Amino acid sequence: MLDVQHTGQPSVTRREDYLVPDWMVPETSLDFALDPAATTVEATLSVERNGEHDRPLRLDGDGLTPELVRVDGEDWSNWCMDGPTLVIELPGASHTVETRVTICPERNTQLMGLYSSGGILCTQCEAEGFRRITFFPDRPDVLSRYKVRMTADKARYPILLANGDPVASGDAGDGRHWAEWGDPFPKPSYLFALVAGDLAANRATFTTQSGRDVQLAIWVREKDLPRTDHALHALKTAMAWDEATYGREYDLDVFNIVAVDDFNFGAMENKGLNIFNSRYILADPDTATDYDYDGIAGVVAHEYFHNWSGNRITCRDWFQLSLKEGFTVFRDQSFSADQGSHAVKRIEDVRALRAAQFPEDAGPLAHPVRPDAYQEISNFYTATIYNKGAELIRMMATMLGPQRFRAATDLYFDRFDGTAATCEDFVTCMEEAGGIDLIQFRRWYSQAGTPRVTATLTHEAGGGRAVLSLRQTVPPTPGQPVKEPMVLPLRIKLFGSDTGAELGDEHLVLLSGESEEIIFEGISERPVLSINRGFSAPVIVETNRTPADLAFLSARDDDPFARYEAMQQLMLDTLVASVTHGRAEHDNVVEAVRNTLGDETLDSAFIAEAVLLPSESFIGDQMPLVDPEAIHRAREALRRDLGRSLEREWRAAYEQAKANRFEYSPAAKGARRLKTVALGYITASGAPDAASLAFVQFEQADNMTDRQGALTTLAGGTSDERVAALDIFYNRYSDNSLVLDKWFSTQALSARDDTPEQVEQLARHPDFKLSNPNRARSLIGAFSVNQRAFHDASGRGYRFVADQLIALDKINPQTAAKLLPPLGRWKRVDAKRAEMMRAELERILAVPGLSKDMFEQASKSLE
Ligand code: 0A1
Ligand code: ZN
Repeated sequence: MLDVQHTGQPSVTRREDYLVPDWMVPETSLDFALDPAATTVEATLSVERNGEHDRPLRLDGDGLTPELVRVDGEDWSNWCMDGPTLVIELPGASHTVETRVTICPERNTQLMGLYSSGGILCTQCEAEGFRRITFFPDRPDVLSRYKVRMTADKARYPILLANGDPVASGDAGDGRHWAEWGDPFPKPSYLFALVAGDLAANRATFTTQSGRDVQLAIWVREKDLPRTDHALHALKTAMAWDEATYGREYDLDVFNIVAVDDFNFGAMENKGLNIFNSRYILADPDTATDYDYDGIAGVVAHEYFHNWSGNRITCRDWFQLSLKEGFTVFRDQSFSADQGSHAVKRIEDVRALRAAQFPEDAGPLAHPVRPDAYQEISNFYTATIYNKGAELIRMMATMLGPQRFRAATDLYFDRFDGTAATCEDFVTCMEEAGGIDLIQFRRWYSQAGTPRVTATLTHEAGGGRAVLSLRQTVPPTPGQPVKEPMVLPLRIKLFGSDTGAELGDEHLVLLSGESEEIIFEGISERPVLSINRGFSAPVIVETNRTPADLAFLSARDDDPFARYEAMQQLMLDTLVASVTHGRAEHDNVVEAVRNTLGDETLDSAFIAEAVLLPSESFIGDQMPLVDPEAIHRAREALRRDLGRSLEREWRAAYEQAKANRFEYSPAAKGARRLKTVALGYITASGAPDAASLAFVQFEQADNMTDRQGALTTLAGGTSDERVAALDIFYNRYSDNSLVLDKWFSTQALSARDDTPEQVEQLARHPDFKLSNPNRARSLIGAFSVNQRAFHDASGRGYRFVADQLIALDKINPQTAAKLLPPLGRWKRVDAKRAEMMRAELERILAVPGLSKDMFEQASKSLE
């Protein structure tokens, strides 16, 4: 229910209102009598008054009723409820407070607090789920040492896990058993976890750099055990990497991971007991794509890295969320890059940033990396906090260089270990150990919006001088109409357009004013500008480079990211011209792609990324108003031309890549990626054998990457093979919900004219259920990023999404609210579509009993 105050608006929490806690809780002991229908939770808190004040102890609760309140062992009557909060008057400076509540895990469909997933009892407490389990000061700066005892039916819940190390276990009689766990590290309540279930473990031992043995276990249902090796291997690799790269060693004797099917996010870093969405654990070649394998390694590493960046050092308040998330994403990105190709990983990360974060920063939900206010904190687990936050860390790492960056992270870990810190604390460490001034750089934390840089290079042939004029603007965003200039670290290099030679070394330019000129002397031949190499700053760059310059860079730049970027820009310029004028010259793109395909110095994975056209959404982001039909037509026309003009090359690339048997290695992954990209172009060419080629790949595949690649190609077309492949796929995997998610999303992402209709039908399919977040996302989430289908001129796409979100909000508000942003981007489309989108937002807002989560997202989207 909406928590409405007297103003009729939900309450807003502001960063500037932060106050230290009134009471600390050094020790917490919890006793759970577990039962899916009625679990009783007895909590014993040692509490200490923090500072000189006479305020009562306020314990957060959410849907809890106190069945007992005791202080220092005596029944206590001096308490009351203030809404959901338990307020206890206490006379002294320290007391022991006991409470008891009963909760119902099996009816918890929000998946926050203690809930049941496929018969496994598990918890999710970040950000404010612990208050759904017991009364507690549920804020990240109250660190407590936890002891947990749980009792449960032995047959249904043979495995009992909690944070920290196991202490004792035994039989409780009546078919029940008990276990006790203790976590020696003080932690905030959001890191609490317990699990009870019928689980089997894939185990290993990791010996840390100081020689301690850690028992690792990945817990899943028995039947899923064969699909856990990749995750376990990733965990060991991540543990060794964090020692080698950051000097961080694991600190408990056990590290447990549990996979569950119903989970709101990807995974959760609970101390010593990570809980995962099963899609980020389970993999074998038959059911998981290379993309899934990479995602698993990345998320396993991410959660593990949180043990230091998040758990040992946590956040003072939720406005500091990027302190742990931005840094940890940066760490997992670096880890993944080290496991394969740095260039391809950077391309993938930038593509993800542009797909999710740039639109967020340009829309009604834009917010700074360190926000100033929120209604519902769950809505702030965003691409801005995570991915833009990671870019901020990356920029500081670029400015400091590897040695000083390592010194700065050492200082941070050393100084703030065991505390709840702020983004400011992190930046101060960067400044101190890096020996640089980051005063102006801090604006990256406070100003929202993607900066735009205009770079104009002019050459005075006679004088041998080149002048680079740089200009930056930061767009207005909600609540921030006027912006100050940022510090933009831009890696820059010049190449000679005639000789192809490097004209000097790479420069790191720190653009800090609104405009700046950089003079290059001794430049005798016409220079071509390579700028923002490696995507050194998360900005939009506009240059005066010609198509020939871009083609040149796409073939000659020594920075692989810059090569990719030049090709993307060439494609984008062509597509935007085509959308604007109805048609455009494709020759430059065709020749550049031909060149890349024929370059034997390049690996397949890079080629596959470089020859891929920008997505319809990203093309739309370059235009003042999005015309989804025109964008689709322009992109399809270019795809067809590329397919036809280079058909021989695509077939050759296809045949070459086809020769590989399955192996999960960077080279084999690259070959598979290029194979499916080539298949897409052969299909786009209109070749009569394309569907049968795809169907053969579908049927003969010895791995899911090839199979799903072929299915995606077929699903976008109208061949007979399409229906056959979808049926075969469904029947083959009908008992595997993670693969069925792919069956739903492949159809929701399809470019067919009837996709809106198909998706409405799929929502009535017996396997579609809103209660499972992965399934809801596989249909609604996938459909709403399918630009053309979602923006169908009839408005049925908008209506469908709104209907689904209204239904989902009653089950799981957090997941519903996360799926709302596409409906809020009405300013980006024509008036007629905008009106229909707004009407759906209004309809959502008018729903009685709408969640606070949805209210915040929908109301902000209408402004
Ligand atoms: N801290 C986790 C993300 C996460 C946040 C909230 C959740 O609640 C449902 C779950 C997970 C991470 O960064 O992986
Ligand atoms: Zn995280």
